[in-house]
Amino acid sequence: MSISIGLAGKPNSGKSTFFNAATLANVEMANHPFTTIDAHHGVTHVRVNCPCKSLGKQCNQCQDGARFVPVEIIDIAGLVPDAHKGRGLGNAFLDNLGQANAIIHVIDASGGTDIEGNPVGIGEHDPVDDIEFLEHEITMWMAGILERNWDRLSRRIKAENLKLERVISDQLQGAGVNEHQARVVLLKMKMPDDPTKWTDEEMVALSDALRIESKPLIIAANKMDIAPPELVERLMSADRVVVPTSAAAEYALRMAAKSDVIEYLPGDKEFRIKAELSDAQKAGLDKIRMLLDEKGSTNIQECINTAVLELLDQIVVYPVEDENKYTDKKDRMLPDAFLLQRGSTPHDLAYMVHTDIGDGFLHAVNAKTKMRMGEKHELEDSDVVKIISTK
Ligand SMILES: Nc1nc2c(ncn2[C@@H]2O[C@H](COP(=O)(O)OP(=O)(O)OP(=O)(O)O)[C@@H](O)[C@H]2O)c(=O)[nH]1
Ligand SMILES: [Mg+2]
Repeated sequence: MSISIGLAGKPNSGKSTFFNAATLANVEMANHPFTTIDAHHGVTHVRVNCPCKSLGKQCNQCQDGARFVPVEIIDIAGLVPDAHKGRGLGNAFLDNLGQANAIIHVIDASGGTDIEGNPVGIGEHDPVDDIEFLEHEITMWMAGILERNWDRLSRRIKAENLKLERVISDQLQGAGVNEHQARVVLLKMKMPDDPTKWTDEEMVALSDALRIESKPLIIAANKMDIAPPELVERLMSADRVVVPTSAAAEYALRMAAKSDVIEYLPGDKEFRIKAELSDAQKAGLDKIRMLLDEKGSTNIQECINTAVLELLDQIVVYPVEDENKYTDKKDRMLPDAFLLQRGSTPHDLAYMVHTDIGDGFLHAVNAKTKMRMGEKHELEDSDVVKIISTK
């Protein structure tokens, strides 16, 4: 599992509820700040259409054509203003963000949580203020790391002619910035030639660009079930990718599905009741049904899919041993699904399957069309691929 998404935001915005809904792990949730004091790592899934249907078959890996591909999700403790200076639970939790390839910024769109994460009346806080606060905290945290020893480092860059992007990515390794991202940002930013003369403002601007490049971000406008529509609309009109969500409704649905009360798959637009219900259960599910009728879905799955497939530009590819039956050696149809960066080649896929298979790569076959794929061929989403390797 190579993709990791981090849930970040103010205390009390619903990160743990989102995490629990997405993973159905049992993490404590409560209506007060700092319920989560450790980063929790869990497994969630991207939902895609399994290729078996279009191949006219039924595999054992999907549920009625819905295929769930695992990704890591991290529930990060709530961040308050000046967290980068150690306020609230401080810096340690920012460090958890370093492992995330993308961030889901969970915002309480109901306006029922103040900037410190304390519950207030619905609509008393403007959730639009939360957008920049979180981004600013992450930028300032990165700037703090970058500035550490910068005097000495920048003099070495000059004296020893070190590669700037190498020094920056080494310095920001814990924040998850790689050399390629640093190079892209330096090309865009046109920083002054002499790094020993960069001002604080220039370092912050550089850090902001590094944050944007290395940590694409989507906003979950959460608690849409109780949020005043105008607040959700204000968030939606921000210059960001925004998905309105109800983590609480998704959690209730997944719990009910887990205990066999309803039939529901994450991302479904409806559910079917399949057991006798108590009045309380019925009332709860009726409310959720109304929400789904109005909004289409809880959008938790939508948010995860957008983060992975759009922000991180991933495609799903299915390696097989037998290009006619679409099976592995044990006769399992479409046994594996791999997430790969769009633009990846069959050779990249071979390396993901196994280093030896990558080393021995000869060519590949598109199992759907039986066409040969060369080393530089660009894979497409939902491709089924037979790799021919000497190993
Ligand atoms: N109505 C509604 N309430 C929600 C939703 N998501 C979370 N909540 C409630 O918001 C409160 C805070 O939820 P948590 O998931 O603990 O929030 P958190 O962001 O993890 O908080 P910290 O761990 O303190 O940072 C709880 O009372 C949840 O039940 C939602 O979609 N709708
Ligand atoms: Mg929490």
